[in-house]
Amino acid sequence: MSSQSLAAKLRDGSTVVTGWSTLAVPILAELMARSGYEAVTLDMQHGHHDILSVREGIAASSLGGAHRIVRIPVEDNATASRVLDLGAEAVIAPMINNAADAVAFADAVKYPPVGKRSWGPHRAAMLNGEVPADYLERANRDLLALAMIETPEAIAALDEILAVPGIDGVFVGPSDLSLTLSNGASLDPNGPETQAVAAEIAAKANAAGKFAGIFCLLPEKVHEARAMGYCLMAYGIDMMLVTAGATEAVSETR
Ligand code: 3PY
Ligand code: MG
Repeated sequence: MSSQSLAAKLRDGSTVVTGWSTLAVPILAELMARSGYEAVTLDMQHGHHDILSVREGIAASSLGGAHRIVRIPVEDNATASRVLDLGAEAVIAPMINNAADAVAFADAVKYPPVGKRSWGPHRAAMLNGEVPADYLERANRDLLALAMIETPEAIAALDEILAVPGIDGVFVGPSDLSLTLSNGASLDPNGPETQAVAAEIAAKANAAGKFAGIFCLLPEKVHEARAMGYCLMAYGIDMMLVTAGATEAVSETR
């Protein structure tokens, strides 16, 4: 590896803000990296990304100097292993609701003896300038499995999810959390109730010695999340960033 891994940075106590790539356009991921994002997350759950755009997006983010994170679709653990083989440094799995979900996800991210990931990280090793043996030596330590906590069921099972050895941390989805906590009555990711639950999740994760990450919809939420003990904050969706920039450029010409 040319520089410190994402995992090592987080373990050293750094906080990292990741841009959120939804458009299956690798150069946009590279532009986010070149604009200063320390990490770029390629979203295969709600974003447009497929495995080919993730393959190119990982390389483009790396070229731009950013850490590479991928959010996989729901219950798609085979894709967790594939995106790691393509060079992802962390995988975010949505809707992890219990310990069994967490074990199945961790199994796809970690090699034996921790998990059951199958061998074949040739592109990942190439991207890092490593030989496969070096990749294997650090893989279980450096490649992160982050379980999304977004339902009351997941909150009830949080201690068991955090106790799964191959789970490195949690990642809070405040939109789904507000939707499920209100049983479909409201979408209130920035509201005080959602944020209070987010604070409790971070406290539990930190107490368990695991990382806490969260999706933020406002810049001030990034600062608040840091104060709550979060170390990985997603803020800035490519589609919104392009729209905001274009809207401003057009308005300046009127
Ligand atoms: C949520 O807020 O539910 C998310 O999954 C963020 O992308
Ligand atoms: Mg969600």
